[in-house]
Amino acid sequence: MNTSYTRFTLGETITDEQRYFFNKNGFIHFKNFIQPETVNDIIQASLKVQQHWIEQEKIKVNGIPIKYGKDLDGSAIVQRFAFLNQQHPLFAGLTHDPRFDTLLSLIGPGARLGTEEKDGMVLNHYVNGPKSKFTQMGWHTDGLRDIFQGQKLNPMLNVGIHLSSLKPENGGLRVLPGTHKQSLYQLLFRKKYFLDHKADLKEVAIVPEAGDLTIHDGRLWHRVAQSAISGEQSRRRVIYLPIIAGKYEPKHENSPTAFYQRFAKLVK
Ligand SMILES: O=C(O)CCC(=O)C(=O)O
Ligand SMILES: [Fe+2]
Repeated sequence: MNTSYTRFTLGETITDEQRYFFNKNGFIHFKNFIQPETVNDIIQASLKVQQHWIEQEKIKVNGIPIKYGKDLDGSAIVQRFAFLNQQHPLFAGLTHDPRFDTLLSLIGPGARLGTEEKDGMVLNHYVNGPKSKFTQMGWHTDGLRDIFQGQKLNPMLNVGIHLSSLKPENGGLRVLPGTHKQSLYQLLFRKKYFLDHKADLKEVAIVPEAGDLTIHDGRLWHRVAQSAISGEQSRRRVIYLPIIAGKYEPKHENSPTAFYQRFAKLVK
């Protein structure tokens, strides 16, 4: 497993070296973006939202289906939250961290945080146990959604805030460096979207500590590998927030559910 790549520290600006690495590889990893105490507060806030949604039997937020599953003890949990920034002041506050402005420069003019667009701030919660269904995610790019929706592929970056410290055997994000610079054909057909779970010889394993931040290009091929270990040690939480350029397309309570989201559960 290839886990050797440069980790950076985010400062006031993106350095030339960081920009070069990102443009070449389509991803970048910054250490210690948030403190361990903040990570803990974030997890606690997600549990509050989870409890509220379970009580309300909430199915969708702004048209985006909420993914429910079972924890190790069999209790109901939310495994994919969307638009979290609209659900709790802590998450709204997180989006106002001025350091995101520094990251916007990676994409170019017109860039903004997608707090009201796409799926807003997402939190994925994976756990590998006897009753779990959400333990991995097959190869995909995040940008394909735009094409499904009949739009041209707009520039998009996905910012990850990692809330769990991982070892390589815990699974997690795997990326294919450089695949953000590919033809439309490769974007569509390099692998079978979401069905292919096989490790690729050229994949790089992102191995974060809780509090680290990563960014990947919307055109980059990536997957989430299943943890080889089950139980508590397999628990993995990660937040994603898109950086978007192009047309502003906010979602609201009555936004329709996209066609591809209706069959999403068949392929994951
Ligand atoms: O959980 C991750 O790290 C990646 C998830 C992902 O690729 C996605 O939700 O599109
Ligand atoms: Fe993704």
